[in-house]
Amino acid sequence: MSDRLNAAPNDLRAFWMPFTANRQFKKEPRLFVSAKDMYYTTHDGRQVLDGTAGLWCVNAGHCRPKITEAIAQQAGELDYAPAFQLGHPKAFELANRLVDIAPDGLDRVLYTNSGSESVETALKIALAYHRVKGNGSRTRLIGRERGYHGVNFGGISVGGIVTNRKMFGTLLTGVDHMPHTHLPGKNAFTRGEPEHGGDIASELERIVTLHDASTIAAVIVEPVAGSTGVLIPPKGYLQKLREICTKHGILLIFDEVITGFGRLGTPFAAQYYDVKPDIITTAKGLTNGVIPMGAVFVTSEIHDAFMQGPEHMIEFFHGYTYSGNPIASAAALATLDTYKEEGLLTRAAELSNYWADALHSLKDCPNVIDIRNTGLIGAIELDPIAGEPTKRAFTAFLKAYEKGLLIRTTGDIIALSPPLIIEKHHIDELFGKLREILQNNI
Ligand code: PXG
Repeated sequence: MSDRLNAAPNDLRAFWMPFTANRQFKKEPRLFVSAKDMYYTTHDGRQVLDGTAGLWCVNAGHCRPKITEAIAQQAGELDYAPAFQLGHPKAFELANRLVDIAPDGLDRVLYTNSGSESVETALKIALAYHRVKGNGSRTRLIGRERGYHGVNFGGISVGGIVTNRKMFGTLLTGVDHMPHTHLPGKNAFTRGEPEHGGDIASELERIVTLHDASTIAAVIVEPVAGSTGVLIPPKGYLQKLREICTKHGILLIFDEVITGFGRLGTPFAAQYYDVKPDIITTAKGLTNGVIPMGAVFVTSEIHDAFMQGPEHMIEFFHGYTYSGNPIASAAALATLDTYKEEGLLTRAAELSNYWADALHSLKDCPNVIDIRNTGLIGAIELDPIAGEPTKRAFTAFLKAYEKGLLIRTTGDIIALSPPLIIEKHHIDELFGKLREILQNNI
């Protein structure tokens, strides 16, 4: 009899879990069985306050009726339509609605199924754009140390998180990295944008000089770096990147997979920082995390450059079976309705001071070496235990889960990014629980 037939119904062996300490998890499983608004319910019947919007995606809170109903309705009406050479109305309606909230000029949309695919799509557009414009020598891609751009080969090549890169060979060639902007000695415990580090953007000028602008296609950065532990851009930094890219004809890509859809109190971080990139990548909050979907925004100038040659010819040889999938499109439309009706794309602006006060009140807890925030994002950096990096933060994560609070950790940094429907009493509950955990000298 095969192993599979022998397996007990609740056997946890077969599923090799993503980005998870599998052996630890399977000894002490943590399962969510339902969710509503700000809370999850665990398999052992406990309520857990969602301090992370799932994985930075459930911006409108959990199981919102409008979204779940739209999905059910769409599944019964049109389940799938081929994505190539055919269409369905909702994908077009959604693109128009997305363009309405995007920064001016980013008025064309391609669909993907995840943030990682949005990044691959953006990098490919950048390379192909220069080629169709007759600048085929522009093939280099510039990322940044500590950047996270998903897990596919393009994304890990331009990304700068060592653990995500080192196992996977030589990656894409022709990639270079700018230095990250984290200056803990100078900027510790800053509220909002740090004072120091804006000039680090001039490192891009050095890289351009080294390779020559005529070889560089694009620069990709997260406006606020998330997965690496929340690095807020120093004052003037993003503006300076924009200036250098414009000067040298290099496309600037903002990876807004976590900052898109209201996280900072504007629809996109590009609007918050008043810096307009040429391409924006999104996913996550696009469908409130309910159905996999991503979107890449490009300027009409980029789009129009491809519209040449015989009209019966495909202009861009790229796309996915599920690009603009009907059910995902319906979920995204209902998500945008919910954001609009409840003012969620600007709500973080109203709450960010209360959020920052509560977050920074943990400064006196043991082992806290930095606290950072912007919009409804917060990070608490802990002093690593000597010789056991990541253990202190992981212990905090386990203790928080026991106490009914969901947090994320990366390295020894706790990252917080609650649903944008959070109320002040939830903020009090979140930081009250976190204080109890941190005070216990984990
Ligand atoms: N770009 C950025 C900036 C991201 O944050 C991706 C791309 C990839 O998206 P997909 O949908 O392919 O996972 C991300 C994903 C965390 C965390 O806790 C962050 C992400 C995913 C999971 C956990 O920081 N970001």
